[in-house]
Amino acid sequence: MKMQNNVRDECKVNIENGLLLYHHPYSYYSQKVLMALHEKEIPFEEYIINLVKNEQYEQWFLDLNPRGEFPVLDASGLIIPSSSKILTYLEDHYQHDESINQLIPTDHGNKIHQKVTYFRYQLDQIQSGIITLGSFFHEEYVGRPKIPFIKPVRTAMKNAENNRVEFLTEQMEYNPRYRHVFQQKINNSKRRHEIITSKNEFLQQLDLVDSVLDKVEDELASHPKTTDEESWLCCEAFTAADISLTVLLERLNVLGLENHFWGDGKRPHVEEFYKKVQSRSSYKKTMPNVKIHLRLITQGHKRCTIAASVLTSSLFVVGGFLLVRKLLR
Ligand SMILES: N[C@@H](CCC(=O)N[C@@H](CS)C(=O)NCC(=O)O)C(=O)O
Repeated sequence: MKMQNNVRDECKVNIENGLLLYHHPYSYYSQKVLMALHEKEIPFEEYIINLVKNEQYEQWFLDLNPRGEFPVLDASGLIIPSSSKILTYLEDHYQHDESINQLIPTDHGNKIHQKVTYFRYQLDQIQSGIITLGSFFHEEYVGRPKIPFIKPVRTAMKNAENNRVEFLTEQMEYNPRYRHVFQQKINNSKRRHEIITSKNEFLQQLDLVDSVLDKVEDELASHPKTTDEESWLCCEAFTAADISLTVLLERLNVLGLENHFWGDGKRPHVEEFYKKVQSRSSYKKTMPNVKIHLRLITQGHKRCTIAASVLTSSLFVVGGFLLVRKLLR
């Protein structure tokens, strides 16, 4: 296994602003941080975790974040794991810089602040991993999934999910120092697998999304229609709650669940929000486009053992063909 003590030391590039983000463009939690950085227009350097090589379980990455999860922000040597902690850091660290947008506004009064906190809490309780993997096991609820979740990728990810406990047990043997981390992951995976594979439990998760989107719809519908000002979920400014909402809607859309949640005029304000946010520069810079898909499918291909790595390598074969066809159109 490759030992890499410090990616920062090995980076040939200048790390702008002292920020280095370890992430993956398909990762739900990474997308939240990427969107926040782009909204704030803070320059940063990125290191894309190679999921094909399961880099998140390599010793150097576990030393960085023993949970073996990304995103992780290295802010001039200060290591911050977890999307919500990174967002808090960015908000606090740049709060006195007037050229940088605040995502949790304090200048609109306490009411807006409370609203942002409330909607972030509501939206962030949705477990994207369960919705994502569950949708592969219960295809009757899914319409037309989009890249990267095309059929062969879904099948491969489903198989990887079925073998996840075995895979994690193997990883635990490679990394005895992080035995407790892998043991925890194995326990969580067993419970998650029960939820994902049980139709009833999966439906309860969809119900949770329904109830959160109802609250969002009611809030958006309550905004005055005649205002010239741009308006987002909590106020005129685009906030951290809008980021949580955008990342959720994007995931539901690429999974092919958009009709289930906002098709047939079911939630017109949610639908309008999703259309509107797609023209934002931060959305365009965050969400993987054809160029990013191509970059990912040319990443190295060695051990294809877990869901995410299967996803990327399947894209190499099938997605590559589809993307080239799309490019040639
Ligand atoms: N609470 C964390 C969750 C991060 C997380 O679960 N990331 C996923 C990718 S979206 C991951 O690292 N999965 C690898 C694993 O759990 O083994 C956050 O908000 O950043």
